[in-house]
Parts: sequence; structure tokens; C-alpha cells
Amino acid sequence: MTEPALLEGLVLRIDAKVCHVEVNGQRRTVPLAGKLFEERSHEKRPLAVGDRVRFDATGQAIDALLPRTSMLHRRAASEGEERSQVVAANVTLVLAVASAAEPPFQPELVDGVLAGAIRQQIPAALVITKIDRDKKGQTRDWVELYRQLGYRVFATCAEKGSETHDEFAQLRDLLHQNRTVLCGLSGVGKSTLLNALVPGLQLRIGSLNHIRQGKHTTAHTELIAVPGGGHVLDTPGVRSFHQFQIGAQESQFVFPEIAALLPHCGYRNCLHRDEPSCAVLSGLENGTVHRSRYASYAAMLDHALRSERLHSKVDSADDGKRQGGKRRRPGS
Ligand SMILES: Nc1nc2c(ncn2[C@@H]2O[C@H](COP(=O)(O)OP(=O)(O)O)[C@@H](O)[C@H]2O)c(=O)[nH]1
Ligand SMILES: [Mg+2]
Ligand SMILES: [Zn+2]
Repeated sequence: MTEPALLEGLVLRIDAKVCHVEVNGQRRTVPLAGKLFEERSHEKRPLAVGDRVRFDATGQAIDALLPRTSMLHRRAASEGEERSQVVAANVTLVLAVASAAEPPFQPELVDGVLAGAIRQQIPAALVITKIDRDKKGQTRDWVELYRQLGYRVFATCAEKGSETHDEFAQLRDLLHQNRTVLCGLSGVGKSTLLNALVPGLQLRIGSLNHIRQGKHTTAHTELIAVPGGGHVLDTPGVRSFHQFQIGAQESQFVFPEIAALLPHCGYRNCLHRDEPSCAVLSGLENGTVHRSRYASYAAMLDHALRSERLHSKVDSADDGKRQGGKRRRPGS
């Protein structure tokens, strides 16, 4: 039988110039067409793991990206104009992963990942790893906070003899039902967790020394088919998760408990910083808004305001040249 002229595939992994693509259940490496780099220069890389692509079976280069149903993306750490870095496309579940200790729990990173999921309406959950290392007993408070916010939270331990089998079983079910992306700091135990969840996987685990030196054990991201159903993406780890082109007003809406208080603020455009009769600031005082969540919001808002000021300067400086078409609107 001859191959059809146009093939469709799922991007499993991206190297410098080739993609590993699953086509009709088979893995192939296919180069990227130059035109893709030109058309998609607003993103750090033209494609992301999880993308569906089309390519010509004779030309053999990927030259079309099929529409995404979702993407977990963040602001690429680069100078100059903001670019979007897509961590994963077409995912149905985001797992924010943070360790109870070693490294310490990082609420701003967790909140960034959860916010990224909200922006794309992707269901998300929180996994707290290494609970055996929690000497200060703070895990309970984090679990309670995020459960109150409506998230499923899994407190896990992968240490031999103290494994949290119940949590693993629940997470395994989720993996089977979804295309999942794990997102968190390097060294929190993402690969260890996946090895515990997926028999036979044997991902490489980092030593703490490596991690302290800033080395990643998982060098590339690869979408893995889970035997029995589902796909999962183990990422090399992110140090921060900042939103790509988020506006000041939009920032509050990725913190649902903050947005919920807006109708009770004295000012309609309240940004909950220092405005009088602010319901969020009152909530912060009486404990209904958690300090760490507010701190994450304030950091996000700060950046949004700075970048709005910067853009309004650029816009008035070269008025007309941009015609407002180049910059994408938040949330688009
Ligand atoms: N004590 C303890 N150590 C863990 C646990 N999970 C992972 N680790 C250790 O944390 C280090 C980093 O793990 P790794 O899975 O490579 O982290 P990743 O960078 O997030 O993939 C390794 O030394 C693991 O053995 C856990 O539940 N308890
Ligand atoms: Mg890893
Ligand atoms: Zn307010």
C-alpha cells in the first residue's frame, strides 16, 4: 500500500532541528521546515511537545501545526520582547509538583503553574513530594490551603518502605485518563514519582549534588505513552513560572479567591494593592486570603504593571509602525 501524501503525527520530543513524532503508532524523526521557524517566531520554539503536526510524506519536513486545544505556556526567560515558551500543548491535566523540603516548598512557583493552567482552562492538581523530609510539619498547612482553593492535593513519599501507595494509586488513575504534564523545580522528585507510578519506566533520577550545581538530569522533555492508557510529560524542571503577557486586570482572575472578592472592593478597578476599602486587603488581614497566595499575586501584578508601562512607552514612541497587530492579546 502506498503512504498517503499527507501524514499527521503527535510530537513526542523536540531536538534542535528534528522532531520525534508518533505517526500511526510508529515513531519517526522528522525535520522541521524553515518556514515554521519564520511563521512561529513569537514562540521560543516553533513547536511544543504534544502538538499535532502535518507533514508531506515525500518532502518529509513538518510544515504545518494543527490547532491546539490547550497549551501550558510561560514567559521565556529572555531579554527584550517577551516570548512565549510552550511547555506542552494539548494537555488535559497539569500537575504542579513541589517538594515538602529539599528543596523547600515554593508557593510562588506552584501558584504560577496553577495560574497557567487556569488561563487555558486546563484542570490542575498539586503533588507535594518528599513528605518524609518535612521536619517542620508544614505539609499539612499547604495541603489544607490548596484543598480549600478547590484543588486535588496529593502528599507523597517515594522513599523505600514509606511509599504513599494510596496517593500513587489515585495518581496512576489520573495518568491513565489524561495527557498529563508535570511541572516543578528540578530536584523535587518528578522523575522519581513517575518511576513509582509507571512500572518499567526507569527515568533517570538526579543526585542532590547534581541538582545543587544546577544540572538537570532530565535534559529534554519527552511525551511518554503510559502502558494501559494516557500520555505523560516529564519536564526538566523550571526555576520560575511567569505568565506570558498577562495584564494587570487579568492577574487577579488567575487567583480565583482574589477575583471573588472584587465585587466587594470600594473601587471597581481595584487592583488590591493599597486602595481604600479593598476587600482583598481586609481578607489578608482576617486570614481569608492566604499570605503566600497574596504574595504570588502581588509579584505577578508588579510584573504586569511594569510591562504595561513599558509597552505604552514603546507604543507611543513608534506609533503606527506596529499598528497594534504584532503583539498578541493576553489570553489569545
Ligand atoms: N527523601 C526522599 N527523596 C526523594 C523522594 N522523591 C525523590 N527523592 C530524591 O530527590 C532527588 C531528585 O529526584 P528526581 O526524581 O531526579 O527529581 P526531578 O528533577 O524533579 O525529576 C533524588 O535524589 C531522589 O532520590 C522522596 O519521596 N523522599
Ligand atoms: Mg527529572
Ligand atoms: Zn481590592
